[in-house]
Amino acid sequence: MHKWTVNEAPAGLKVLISGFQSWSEAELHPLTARQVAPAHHWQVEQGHDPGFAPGGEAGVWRSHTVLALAREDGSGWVGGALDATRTFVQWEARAQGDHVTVTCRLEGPEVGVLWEETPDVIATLEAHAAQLGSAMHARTPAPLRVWCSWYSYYRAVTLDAMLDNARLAREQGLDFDVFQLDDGFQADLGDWELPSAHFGGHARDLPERLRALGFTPGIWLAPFLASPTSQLFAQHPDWMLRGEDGQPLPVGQNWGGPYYALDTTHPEVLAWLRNLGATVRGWGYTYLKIDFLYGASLPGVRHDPSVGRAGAYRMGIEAFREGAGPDAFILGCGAPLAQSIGVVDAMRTGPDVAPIWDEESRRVWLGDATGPSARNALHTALSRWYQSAWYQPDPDVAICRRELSMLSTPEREAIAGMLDVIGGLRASSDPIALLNDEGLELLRRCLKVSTPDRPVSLSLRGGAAVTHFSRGEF
Ligand code: 9PG
Repeated sequence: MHKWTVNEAPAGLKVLISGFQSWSEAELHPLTARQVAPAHHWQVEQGHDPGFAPGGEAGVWRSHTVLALAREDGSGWVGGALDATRTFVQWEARAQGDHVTVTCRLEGPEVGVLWEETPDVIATLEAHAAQLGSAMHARTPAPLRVWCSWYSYYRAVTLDAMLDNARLAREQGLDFDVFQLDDGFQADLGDWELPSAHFGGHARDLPERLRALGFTPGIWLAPFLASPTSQLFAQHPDWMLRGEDGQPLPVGQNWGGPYYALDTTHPEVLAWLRNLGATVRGWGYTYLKIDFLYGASLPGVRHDPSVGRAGAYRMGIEAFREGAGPDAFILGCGAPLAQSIGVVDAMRTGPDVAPIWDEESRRVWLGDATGPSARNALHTALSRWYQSAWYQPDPDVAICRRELSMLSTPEREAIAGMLDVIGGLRASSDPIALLNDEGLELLRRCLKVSTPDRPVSLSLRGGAAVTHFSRGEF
């Protein structure tokens, strides 16, 4: 464990944190405020690391891989890591009277860490992030423009809905590169090759037809999950990550019940993951959104106890990448962030968007900024701007439709403007048939990739920080 003392009154400082996976909180806060501890299991599933969760004490802040302390004038201190491939780098800042104690704990193999005083926190954080990105051979391909089925059709997606939207997008001349099928095509979590009853076909029937319309076929998978009702679990109960009690560890509560995670230190699991990557490539998909990846990194009992949980996670995504091939475009989601550098091409850097601006009951009263909303998705991705040196950031989809949405016109406009500031993937889920002329115009703006395609003018001054671009109440 590393430890530093910052001789500065905590009251004048802000702290910038980044939680361990895509959906976790990343924001700038007054150091003396309270980082809320997860009170419910669903808060853990939505983003907290149960192995390094905030404790709920005022003035104590926890962050993964990087942490910064900033004065009003933008000067301060930045913590970073030189490698995070198999190591969780866990930072804590603790306000103590007239000074701050900063600690950095490594969970996994020893790696170098940095703690630096700087006149310019933003520039130093960007420099640290770039150093980590190049040490871990970050993949930063050109950003793609993606249509994704999730935020309109959710699990009810059908083969026909995919094709109808692809045809309409082509007719309207919308500049999507990728058409991506999301959750709902599969019979069960883990049974990726069996179709769901409602999908109206098999996922392998889609790629050729999407290609004929000029789009790259994309598909969603949660490759590390298995539902207790799946054939995968019935056939391989010994492949699951386990709790201390020897039982498969429930790692979430979505899809109407608990689900388990695969033990990615098990050689048969790794072979199965390689095969899954190769199978979906064989169906014709080259854009692969792999989701709920945090499951493989949770504390638990593994086949190979000598591998730490960050290392176990890395083995899992490397196996999937090997099967998918070096030229597949992989988007990580619900994923430990820095541990994915060099394996993924793009990464969701915030929680899910939703057709509402904010869910105040959860964010303000429960202090949980990881719930689905436009505000949380954009704010979190913006607070991770420096991670554009690690992968293409994915701030999640714009919502341009007026129907099936509670977003006002200024809110839809704000989303479009912020996407341009964040950079990275540009995506939409709007059913094309629901877009009127105004919606189509807004969508065309959202799909425009700017140059340079990264935030260029962030400022910590005046306490505005990454809230700089936002509406007053951000
Ligand atoms: C598909 C979706 C979409 C979306 C992903 C992810 O904690 N939860 O219960 C939870 C459910 C869904 C979710 C995130 C968390 O969304 O981010 O884009 O692919 O899965 O199920």
